[in-house]
Amino acid sequence: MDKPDLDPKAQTAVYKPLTPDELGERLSVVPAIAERVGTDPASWTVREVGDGNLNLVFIVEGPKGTVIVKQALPYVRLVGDSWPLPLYRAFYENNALVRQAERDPGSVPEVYYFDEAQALIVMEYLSPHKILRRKLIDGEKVDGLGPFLGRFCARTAFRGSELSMKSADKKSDVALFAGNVEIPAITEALVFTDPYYAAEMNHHSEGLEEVVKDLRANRELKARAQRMLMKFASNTETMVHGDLHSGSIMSTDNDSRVIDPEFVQYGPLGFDIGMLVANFLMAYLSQPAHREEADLDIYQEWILSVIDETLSTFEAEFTHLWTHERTGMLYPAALFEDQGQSSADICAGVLADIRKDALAICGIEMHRRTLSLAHNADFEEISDEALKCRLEVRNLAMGTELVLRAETIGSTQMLLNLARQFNAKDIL
Ligand code: SR1
Ligand code: MG
Repeated sequence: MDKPDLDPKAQTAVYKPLTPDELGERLSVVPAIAERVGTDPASWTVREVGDGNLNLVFIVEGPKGTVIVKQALPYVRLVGDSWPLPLYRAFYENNALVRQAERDPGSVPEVYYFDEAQALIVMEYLSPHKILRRKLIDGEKVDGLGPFLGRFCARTAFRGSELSMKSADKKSDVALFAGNVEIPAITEALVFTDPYYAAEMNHHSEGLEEVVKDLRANRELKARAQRMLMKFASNTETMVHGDLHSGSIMSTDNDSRVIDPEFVQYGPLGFDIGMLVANFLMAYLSQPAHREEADLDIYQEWILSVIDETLSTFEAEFTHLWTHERTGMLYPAALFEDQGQSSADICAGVLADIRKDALAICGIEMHRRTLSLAHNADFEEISDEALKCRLEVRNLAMGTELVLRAETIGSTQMLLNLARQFNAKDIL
C-alpha cells in the first residue's frame, strides 16, 4: 500500500473544492462515476448536504443512479480556515473503509472511486437510511441495531489486531496509519483533555458552572482521563474507527451501516465500543426532552436494550473469533489448546480488560460532548435551557462515575442499572 503524498502543500496545489455547479463537469469524466450516475452531467442533480464538522458531502443523482461524493476541506468546517486540517485524511478514510469492508463485509458503504489529490471519495448512496442520531432523537427504533454494531465492533477489533493478523502486516498497517497525525490530535485534545480545563474552544450550558468547577477540580478524574489518553495515543492493539458515535451510523428501520472512519488509527480494543455506548447513553439521558411522558419509558428502555445487545453480541462474536480465527502471534493455540488446555477463561479476561477501557472511554466521551467544542444534537436541540441543564448534569455525573469506577462495573446489567439511577436523579 502506497503512502499518501504527505506534503500538504503539494496536495493543496492541485486540489480544488467542488461546488454543486462544477461537480458534474469535473466528475462525469470518471468512468466509475459516469457508469453509476449517467454520462451527461447536464442530467445530474447535485446537492451539498454535509452537516458534519469537517467535510463537503454531495448527493449526486442522475438517470442511472445516485452516489455520494465526500470531499475533505483543508480546514475544520465547524470552525473555519483558522483551523487548517490536512487533506490527506481522505487517504486514511479510504483505507479504513477498505479494511472495514474486508473485516465485516456489508457493514460500510461501498467505495466506487478515490481521488487522492482532490481528497475525495465517491461511494454508495445509502437510501432510505438516516443518520442514527436523528432517529434516536425522533424516537424511531431500528431492528437488529445492537447485533449489527456488536458484530462490527468485534470483527473490526479482532481482525485488525495481532490476535488475527500476521505481525508484519499489522505493523506495516500501524506505520501507514501513523501518518494520520492531525486527526487523532483532535481527539487527544477535544475528547481526552479539553473537557477537564477551561480550554479556549470549550463551551457549556449556562447553569452548569458549579458542576463543571467541581469536575475540573477532581484530580483523580483528570488523572484517569489522562491514563486513557496514554493508552489511546500509544496502544496500537487494533485499527479503530475512531469516531463511532450515532452520527457515524446510518439506519433504516431494519438495516444499518457505519460511515465516516476518517478518525481511523491504531488504538485500544475498547475504544470504538466505549464511544458507541456513550452515545447511546446520551441518547437515553436526553430522551425526557424529546418524548411525551407516555412514550418515554418504553423508548428509553429500548435504547438500553440496544446497549445490552451491542455488548452481548460484541462479547459473543469476539469469543467466537477467539475460538475460530486466532491466527496471529497473540495467545497462540501452541500455548494452550495444542497442549490440551482451554483458553476460554483467558478470552474472558481479555474481554474484561476491554470492557474496563471501554467504560472509562465511555465516561470521557459523555463529558466531552457536554463540555468541549463539539456537542451533540441530543442535548443541543433541547430549547428549554433549564431542562437541558438538568439532563446534562445527569450525563456529566454518570460520566464521572464511569471514569472513576470502570473496573467495578462488571456486567452490562450493572451499567444499565446505573443509567436508570442517573436518569432518575435530580442533581440540579
Ligand atoms: C473539530 S472536529 C469535532 C468533532 O467532530 C468529529 O465528528 C469528531 O467527533 C470530532 O471530535
Ligand atoms: Mg464524522
